[in-house]
Amino acid sequence: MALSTLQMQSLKTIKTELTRFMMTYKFALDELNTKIDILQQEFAFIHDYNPIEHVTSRVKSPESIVKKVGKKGLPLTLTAIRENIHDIAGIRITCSFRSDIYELSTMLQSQQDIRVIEIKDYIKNPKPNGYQSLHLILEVPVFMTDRVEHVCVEVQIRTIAMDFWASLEHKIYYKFNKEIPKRLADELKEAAISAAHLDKKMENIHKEVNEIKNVEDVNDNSHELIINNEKFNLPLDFLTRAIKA
Ligand code: 0O2
Repeated sequence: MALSTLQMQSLKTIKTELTRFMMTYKFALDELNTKIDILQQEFAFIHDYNPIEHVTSRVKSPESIVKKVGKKGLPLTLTAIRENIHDIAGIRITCSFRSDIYELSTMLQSQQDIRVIEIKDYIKNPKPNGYQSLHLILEVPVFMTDRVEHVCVEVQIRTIAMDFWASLEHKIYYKFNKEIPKRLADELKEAAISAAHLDKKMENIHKEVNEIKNVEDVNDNSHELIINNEKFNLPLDFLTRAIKA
């Protein structure tokens, strides 16, 4: 079917509008990823270990957005999508330990330009199938050429064990066309409980080792500063003044 010039023009307008709409979500991800990177570096310095194993982010595809619009019975307009679909921009942070999840979440929530829209704590209240993760819907300001957009980003924070479980469950869920057989569902639930148990055990071991390490570090490195992987010696004057104070 050949399109008229008018139809071609309105198609072009829609495409431009949609591209600008999707770009705001990409920029929101860029902004939040930078914030997470800074928090990660400072956290690693303060606690002397890296709390974040990895971070992934994605913008939902237009096809998935349209599917969700249909599922939620929303009108297919950008305003309705913006107001009702909060996971167009998504970040998944995999942490080493459960306590890191809450520490990171508090640090993100306390940033002045971030507005917390919703928190779903599936760690304290796991889903009936065993799913665990902390979900935050955060709104960040995105400074465009002619306006400021307040954009929602869904941040999922979980441990490696929770992430491992979620990816397996996700695969099984789609393999069985969203109808997991009862025996497998029961096994998955059991696996989720074991994963939570493992998380607790690993965190306890980590805490114990850290306490020993803290004592050793005071003895070994009190005369050194490490910034951006570069070692600096602390001037003797500073050290003696600090000890006297
Ligand atoms: P995808 O492909 O990961 O984006 P809402 O988004 O608010 O309309 P809901 O279900 O209330 O819908 O949101 P919720 O509970 O915060 O879950 C949203 C996302 O969390 C899902 O996105 C999944 O990524 C993840 N999730 C939630 N429950 C489960 C679960 O039982 N198993 C697994 N593996 N992941 C889960 P999407 O849109 O479903 O898919």
